This record gives sequence, C-alpha cells and structure tokens, in this order.
Amino acid sequence: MVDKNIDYSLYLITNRYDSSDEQFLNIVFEACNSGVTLVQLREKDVTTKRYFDLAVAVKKITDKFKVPLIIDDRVDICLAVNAAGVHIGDNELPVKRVRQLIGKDKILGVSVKDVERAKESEAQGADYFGVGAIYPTKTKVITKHTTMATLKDIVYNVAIPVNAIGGIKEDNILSFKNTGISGVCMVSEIMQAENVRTKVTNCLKNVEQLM
Ligand code: TZP
Repeated sequence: MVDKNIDYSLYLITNRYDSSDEQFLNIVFEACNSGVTLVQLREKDVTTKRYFDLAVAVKKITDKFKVPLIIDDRVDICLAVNAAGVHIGDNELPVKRVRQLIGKDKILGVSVKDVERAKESEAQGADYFGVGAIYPTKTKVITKHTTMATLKDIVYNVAIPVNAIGGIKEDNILSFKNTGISGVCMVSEIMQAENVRTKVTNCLKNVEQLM
C-alpha cells in the first residue's frame, strides 16, 4: 500500500532537454539525494516502451531515496512500474475513471486552473492539484497564465493539497507566502541548474519559510 501522507513541498517535474539518459538520471539522483520531496516523470512524444524504460530507471533512484514517483499522463506506465501515482491534465481520461483504474491507494494529481474544475475533480477522487502557470515559463507546455488570486481561491475552496507550478524559481518561492499552497513544482529551475545540489538546498530553505 502506498503512503498517501505525501510531502509536496519541493516537487520536481522532469524534462530531459538534450541530455543523455545518463546525464538525466544523474540530475534526478542528485535532486533526490539533495532533498526534493516528490518526483514526477513527465514525458511527451515518446513510445510506450521508452516511457516504461525511463520510468523503471527513475523509480530505481526514487526508491533508493524513498521519494514517491508520480507518472505524468499515463495510467498504464504508473501501474506497470508500480509508481506512487499518476498526474493528469485537461485532455486525459476523466478523473473518476482514472481513480477507478488506479485504485484508492495510488496518488492522483490533477492540473486545474479554476475553482469549478478543482471542486469537480476533488469530488471525483483527486488527491492533489497542480495550479498554474503562475509565472511565465519556457518549458514546453500547453497552459495558460493562472493568477495568484485564482491560486488562493482554489486553496480556499478545496480540502486537498494545492501545489503551484509555472516559472517557479529559487528567487520567487517566497512570493507564495500566505497562499496556503502545500508545495512548489519546478521543472527547469532544477533540471537545468548549474549545481543541482546547491539549487535544491536553496529552494528547500525558501520553501520551509512558506510552510
Ligand atoms: N504545467 C504548467 S506550467 C508547466 C507545467 C508542466 C511547466 C513548468 O515548467 P518550469 O520550467 O518550472 O517553468
């Protein structure tokens, strides 16, 4: 059984950019070794086999550090590697169906951009939300800007953890003070850091001030 008492505070979402698999896995290793609290493997445009192989390799690392692994979009990959959970966006299976497929013990994350969808997704079995993009991002993603006011509104209207995403950097983490979020999700700030250990350590210090 998966422990659902998850620490969302520093949530790393992966992107491989142009790195080799070895370089990519080294970054994930270093990030986990430095204290990220949750990892999401996020792959677009890869074959099922490639996604599975990457998930197996990443899970070896996350397991070593006892960091839960979430798989983006793909329920089948989540189940195949026995990941802690899956994260879905707007154009995926309905939240209720995903919950039925993964069972009650796995974590189900959902991207939401307004209170209405948040309430509906919560009722259908979501465990946490990712809300954004709060700040402009260069990471390849189909998203739209979400205001701090909307973020706070969602936090206020749901009982489950809400995490901010989009353009979050070491230097703007403190702007989330008093928003009530449970964590910050970061892609490029960590995956492209010159020194992953220093970056994660500094981000953790800032995140601690939010909680
Ligand atoms: N969803 C909303 S913004 C985003 C995702 C996956 C990308 C965030 O990337 P970065 O590099 O942390 O801005």
